[in-house]
Amino acid sequence: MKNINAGLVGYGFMGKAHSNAFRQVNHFFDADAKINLTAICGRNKSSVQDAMDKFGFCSYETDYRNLIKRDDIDFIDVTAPSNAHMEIVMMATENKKHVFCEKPLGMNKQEAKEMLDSALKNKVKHQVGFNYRFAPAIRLAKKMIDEGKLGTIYHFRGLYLQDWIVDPSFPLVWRLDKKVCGSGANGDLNAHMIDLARYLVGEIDKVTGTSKTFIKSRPVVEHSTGLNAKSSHPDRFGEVTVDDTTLFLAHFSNGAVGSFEATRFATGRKNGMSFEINGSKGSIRFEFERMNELQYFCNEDDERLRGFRVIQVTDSFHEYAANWWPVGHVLGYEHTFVHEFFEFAQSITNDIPAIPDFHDGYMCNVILDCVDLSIKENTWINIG
Ligand code: SOE
Repeated sequence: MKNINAGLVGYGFMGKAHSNAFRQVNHFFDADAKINLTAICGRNKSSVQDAMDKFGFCSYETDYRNLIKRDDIDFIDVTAPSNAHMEIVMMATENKKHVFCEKPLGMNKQEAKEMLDSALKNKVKHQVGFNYRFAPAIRLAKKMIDEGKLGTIYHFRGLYLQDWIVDPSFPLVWRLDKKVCGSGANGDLNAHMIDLARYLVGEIDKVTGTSKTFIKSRPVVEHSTGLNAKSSHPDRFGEVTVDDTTLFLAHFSNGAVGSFEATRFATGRKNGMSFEINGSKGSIRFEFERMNELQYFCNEDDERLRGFRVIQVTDSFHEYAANWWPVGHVLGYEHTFVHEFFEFAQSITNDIPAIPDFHDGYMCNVILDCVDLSIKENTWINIG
């Protein structure tokens, strides 16, 4: 069997999720190549050595440039903060390495376009970490829409509700610093909803949005870490330079309309990603925290019996489900990453396009930037 050697940059939340996925692909899928955990990279030597041991990598690097130059690395997986994506992706593609990059691809559409152009020019496989496309229930939603089960699509209504920074004492982590992350709830959470809307409904023509930063300064933190950070200097404050929430409206090219809401201030909502799609023949509704289910209303049912039914998407005929457990033995967040890396490995091994690719990542950055521009200019912006 062919081997594919992974070089992972970053060992935080996404590094943990991706490393787990690398180890599970060949255990549960008949992939045409074996993913090897060849090297993990991080700037802090002792931390990256710990991650190497914990995640099961064979080696480590403390400089991504050395990782990219290694002949024993086939693809680079970028889970570093958003402001590091460009430099890593550009060097990796120029060195003919296949690249998987976490979302959002770029800090803006210009960066995303440069990364897309470099990947195409260097003829490497390129995929973006829109992992929610790989939930079995969302694959079923896509099939139902493509088969015409919903008829003409009228509405896409997407929410991504979290509450991890509603406490004013939560410190100024990197996701709240525009220089590092590019944007707040919009680029972090609406990015997922934009990708799902494009995947399920189609391209977006124009947008108009609004945003708010509820808490404008927070205690600083030495080593900006993940969602459970604690301040190391509660008496020193820094400015929050990103949106705490961004909402926007959209018109799709196929005539549908959309509403999107991303926030980190929906008190009580932890990872409340959901969407509802309404069409002439019916509707579907997905809630990530009930990710094994798809709610479906069929307008052609016997009118006495019509109502939203709950489809449990865990049977052997549901995409990806058969690779895991017997029907009813449900899946979780981590399985979406196993699915996306199975597909990425197959793309590399069999020289077939990776999806969602850097064009999807670029289109997401374009729409994010247009939402930001619409807020700045208080008007509708055509995606163009
Ligand atoms: C934080 O908002 C975060 O980790 C996102 O960055 C991920 O993309 C999402 O899947 C879970 O929440």
